[in-house]
Amino acid sequence: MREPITIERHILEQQQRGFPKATGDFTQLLYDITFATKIISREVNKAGLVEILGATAKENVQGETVQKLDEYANDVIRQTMDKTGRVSVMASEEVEDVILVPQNYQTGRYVLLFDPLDGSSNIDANVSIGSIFSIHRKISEDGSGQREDCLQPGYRQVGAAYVIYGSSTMLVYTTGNGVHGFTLDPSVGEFLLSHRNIRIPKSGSIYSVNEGNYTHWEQGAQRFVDYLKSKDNHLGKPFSLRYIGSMVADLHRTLLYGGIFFYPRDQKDPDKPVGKLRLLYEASPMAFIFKHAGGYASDGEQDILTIHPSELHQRTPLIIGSKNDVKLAEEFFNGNRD
Ligand code: AHM
Ligand code: MG
Repeated sequence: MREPITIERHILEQQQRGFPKATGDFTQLLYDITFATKIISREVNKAGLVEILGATAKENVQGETVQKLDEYANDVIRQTMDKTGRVSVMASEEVEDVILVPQNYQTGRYVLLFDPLDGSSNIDANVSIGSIFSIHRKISEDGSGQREDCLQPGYRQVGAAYVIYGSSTMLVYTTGNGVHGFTLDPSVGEFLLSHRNIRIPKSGSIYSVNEGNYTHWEQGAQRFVDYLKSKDNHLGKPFSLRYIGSMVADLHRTLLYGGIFFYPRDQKDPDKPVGKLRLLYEASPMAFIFKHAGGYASDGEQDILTIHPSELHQRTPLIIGSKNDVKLAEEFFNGNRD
């Protein structure tokens, strides 16, 4: 039998190799994340069995209907983190303002941004959904964390992770030293190393986009998709289309098989003039993971990781995947190719 490597052991070894003098706070923060996602995974798995499904009457700050499971996942992450003394401030896609550490509890050196349950409109159809995490260092000088700690460009992340609740639950993380994938063994309740040092292929043959919005896109995006579907493209045959509509699931496939995922600007929809996805909770952590797997993410003009956010819930166009495919997309989106 191959020796199983638990995520705890892997994180510890990474820390000892990269930061032998570290206090262990960061390592512990990563453990906390894995713990929270195990709880969420348990609840997602039994969601079909209990009356937890279905939308509540509430809407989130993005004006979308919030599912009960979103709230649950948000609470689990928040409560797992806020009294540990490791985070100074948090921000969640489901919460309008920053989440502060409760009074009388110690604040820490790290900042956690998260999308507790992405793709939640898919829950009722038993389609894969996920959680996304982005970790920064606190930069504000004194006291508890502040908004400015959350509004940092993606290149400053010290870690990022996503968890996909699919046919099995998988966690993929990076601390800037390779991208590693773990599968939850529910019988022992441990994430075990299953995908060592993931590298995304340099180019692929699959594209992933909500093409129903085609008529609302700018010309560059339209021409790019026309190109991908043409037999005269660089593959000499049309790309395959795969779109789940759950970003974590679409990006997990893209990371493993290569290709490109994008959610461009939508000219006609006043709610999506700059695309739908959130910079801080979705685009930036995924861009960090893809970068460390050899991929690339862009908003059409610049590297996602270089964008300086000005708002917590800022949206961005996102093009992400195999490096060559995203670079090619940039040329179309910029109008340098048709
Ligand atoms: P959510 O954070 O409200 O779940 O929305 C984000 C999701 C992504 O998972 C997915 O890529 C996208 O919305 C799908 O949007 P659309 O239905 O417009 O294709
Ligand atoms: Mg989301």
